[in-house]
Order: sequence, then structure tokens, then C-alpha cells
Amino acid sequence: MEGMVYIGGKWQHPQSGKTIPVIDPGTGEEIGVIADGQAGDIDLAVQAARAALAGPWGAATATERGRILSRLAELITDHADELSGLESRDCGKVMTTARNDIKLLARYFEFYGGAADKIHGDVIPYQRGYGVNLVRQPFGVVGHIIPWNYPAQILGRSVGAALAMGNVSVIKPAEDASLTILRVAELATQAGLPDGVFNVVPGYGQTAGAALISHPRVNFVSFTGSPQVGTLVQQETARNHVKCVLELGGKSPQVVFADADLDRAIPAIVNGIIQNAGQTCSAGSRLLVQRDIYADVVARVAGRFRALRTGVQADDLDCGPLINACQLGRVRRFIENAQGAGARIAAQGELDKGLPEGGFYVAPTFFADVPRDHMLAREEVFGPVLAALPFEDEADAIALANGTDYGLVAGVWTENGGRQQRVAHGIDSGQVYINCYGAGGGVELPFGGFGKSGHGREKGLLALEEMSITKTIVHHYA
Ligand code: TXE
Repeated sequence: MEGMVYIGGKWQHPQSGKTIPVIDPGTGEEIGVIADGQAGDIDLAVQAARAALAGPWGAATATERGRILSRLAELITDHADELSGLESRDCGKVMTTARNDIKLLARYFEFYGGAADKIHGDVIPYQRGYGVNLVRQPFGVVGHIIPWNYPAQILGRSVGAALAMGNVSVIKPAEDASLTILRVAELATQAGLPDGVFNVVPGYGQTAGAALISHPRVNFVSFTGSPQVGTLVQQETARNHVKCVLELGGKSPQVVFADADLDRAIPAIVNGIIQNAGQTCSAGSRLLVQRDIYADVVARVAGRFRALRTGVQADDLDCGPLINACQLGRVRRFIENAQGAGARIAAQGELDKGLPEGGFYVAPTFFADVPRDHMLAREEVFGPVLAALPFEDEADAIALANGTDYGLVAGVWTENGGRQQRVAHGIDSGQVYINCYGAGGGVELPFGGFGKSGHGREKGLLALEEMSITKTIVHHYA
């Protein structure tokens, strides 16, 4: 498997003969290699996928598809320890996060396996003598571009939905995090997926990724990553008149009113930014607090930040390293820039005690009094950096929450029932949580963005609608 692509149910050498080093983010050391897949490999994978579509996968009933996906969920659960270890090492995740990711990976295939034969079409009452049916069909070949922050979870949500609807998948994992996905490819074949249904071509974005999103025989692209590349995906797929779903991150607000239950809110707020070292599209990276309780909340959050433990591959840690040197540089620049602009560091995690040696570590950092128009209040950092800002009243809170180009997730903390609803409806974001945040993975809960956070919905049953095309069949029988 080392240095290979997985096409048509078999390991193959990439056509370039080249490999990409795999770096352990916890130590900065090389721990293996993956294939440097390129356009030729993507083309072979698309051909294998189309053959599966024309063959056994196209012929399988929805129930048969569902059974195989359910079997894959069981196999992932059976291999959970191995897969969590791989994911932790490859991405620098603390073990609790890696274990949870693999649990959710299995859960996605379980959920979509169970849903495969429960998606119905519809009948439309029309003129006398006509029968009209709406049927749902797969698009065909789905290209999946997966990022490095949650490779296992994002694989589960996008490939699970695609295959449940009868599509076939060509997957381009991130160059920084391909190992778990490659191992799952083997398990997929073991579970009974016909050859060519689940193809994986590791490689760089500019080569393998670019070839996948512009391939003329790819019928749908599912992309999770940066807004910059999301724009490219939209442009390239438009050239071929192909649909895409884009999930491009966020700058999600946690809005805390003076009547909030702070004992409940504060641990969830800290966890919402610190999990996966802040490299989470839905990270609650803006803490908006009503002025009456602002000083108290800042002091309590700062206390928790100071106690955070940073390291890798152990259970009793809160924060791991960042994925690579480039992301480390990006996060450091945000921190330096905010300090220069007058934001106050209220707490900086383990900085004083010293971070682990080697690896791409940054101290969890909590900024208070961040100016509203500063980049730290508006741009995604993608690191363990939280920005606090005070607000005056409900209207100000909604305006401030909506004051970025993003709109992925929001948290609202208040005991007032009317305000819970007004604020939840007023914030422009794909998900709003009231007196909770993130809700345990939310496999069943539709997820996606407003504005710069992207478009289309993943997760839940809505993803199955996204991943299928509706056909209207009109029969004149009179
Ligand atoms: O993302 P890229 P990067 C955000 C986050 C982060 C920033 C940069 O703010 O700091 O993006 O991360 C593939 N054609 N998110 O540079 O480049 C690439 O190989 C086709 C948010 O790592 O967008 C990888 O598989 N594909 C986010 C995937 O795109 C291309 C998760 C993501 O990489 C490509 C990750 C191209 N031309 C970063 N160029 C989230 N929404 O959770 C790159 N790729």
C-alpha cells in the first residue's frame, strides 16, 4: 500500500513513479510515503469507476448497496484501534479525537447504509390520463476532494451519501493526510464493494486534485477545503456543467447573553475552539459576550485556557500539533498581527510551561478586546486561537454574529426562550445550536454554509438529495 494508488480494487504504482513523504506532525519526522498521483492516475480511476457503474454497481439494488455499506461500517468498527492510531499519527490528533473520528466514520456508513433503500420518489397529480413519477437517479462518477483536518469523518459523510444513492467514487485525499483513507479502501473491497466503486488517488491538489475537478467524465464534485480552492472548483465544474457541493470553513460565533448558564456554556465554548487544535471548519472561534458579563466570562475562559494540556497521541490531552509548518506559520502570523493591533492576550495555554519538542505546536491563545474590524474577528485562523468581543444587546449580537463573510455554525447561550428563537433565526448560518455546541458529531443533521462557507448540504438525509438527480417521467395512458 505504501506509495500506491487504489484503482479498480487493486493497488497500483502511480504513473509518475514518484512519492510524497508522510510527516508526523507531532515530531516533524518522516514516517512513510504516499503516491504522488497525477492526471493519468485520475483518468484510470475515472475509467474504473465508470466500468463499475456500467457493471455490478449499476445493477445492484438499493438494498444490496445498503447492506454492503453497513458491512463496511462493521469492518471499520472492528478495526477501530488500528484506524484511530493511524489517524492520530498521520494528522497529529490527540487520541480521544482520533477515536471519535473513527467512530463517526463507521456511523456515517451505518447511517447511509440503512438509508439506501428508504429514499422514495414521488407521484404528482396531473391532467386526466397522465401518470407522473419523480424518480431519483445517481449522478454517476463523484469526485471527492478531502482535506487533512478530518479525513475520516469527511470521507464517511461524502462517500457514504454518494454510494448509498448508487454513485461511484474517485477520492483525492489531502497530501498531508491520506493513510486512513487508503486503509479504508481495502476494507471497502473486503466489505463487498465491487472493484472500481471506491478509488483513491493520493497526490497534490495542483496536479491530482486539479485533474479530478476538471475531468470531463466526472459528474459531481464534493469539495471540503479553503475558499480559494473552492472558487477554482466552482469555475472548473461550471466549464463541464457539473454540480458541486462546497464546504469552505467558517468564523463561527458563540453568542453569550447575560442570562446564560455559564457553568454549561464555558466548557463547551473552550472545547468548541480547542478540539483538533482549532483545525475545525465549525470551530467556535469568535466569543461574543454581552457587556454586563464580559469581564467575568473572559476571566473564566482564560482560566480554562491556562490549564489546557498540549501534546500528541495520548488520551489525557486537550490540544495536539497543527498539521504542517505552513499552517503553523499562518497561525503564528495571526497571533503576532493581533498583538500588534491592540488585542489583549487573556491567556496563552502552555506557552509558559513550554510546548513539546519538535512538531508543529502552537500555544492555545485567547485574545480579549479584539477590534471588530480586525482580521482576527473576521478571518478563519484554523488554529487554537479564540477571539472575544463584547456586544450591547440582542440586535447588536445578531449584527456582530453576521459581521463576517462566513456562515457555517453558531452557538447561542441564553435561558430566554423568545430570544433563543429570535437569535437563531436572525443569524445567517447553516446550523445554529442553542445551549449546546456541535452536538456529538451530528451525522443525522444537515450541514453546510451560507456565503463564503460554501453551498449545498452534507450529512443527514438531505445529502442524499444533493447526491442524486431528479427525473420526471410522464406517462400518457388515456
Ligand atoms: O487548503 P486547500 P489548505 C481552510 C483553513 C486553512 C486553509 C488552507 O482556513 O487554513 O483552508 O488550507 C486540495 N484543485 N481549510 O491549503 O488547499 C488539497 O490537495 C483541486 C478549511 O490545506 O483548499 C486538499 O485535498 N484540489 C477546511 C484540499 O484541496 C485542490 C479544511 C484542501 O486543501 C487544489 C482545510 C486544486 N487546485 C482547509 N488545490 C474546512 N472547510 O474544513 C488544493 N486542493
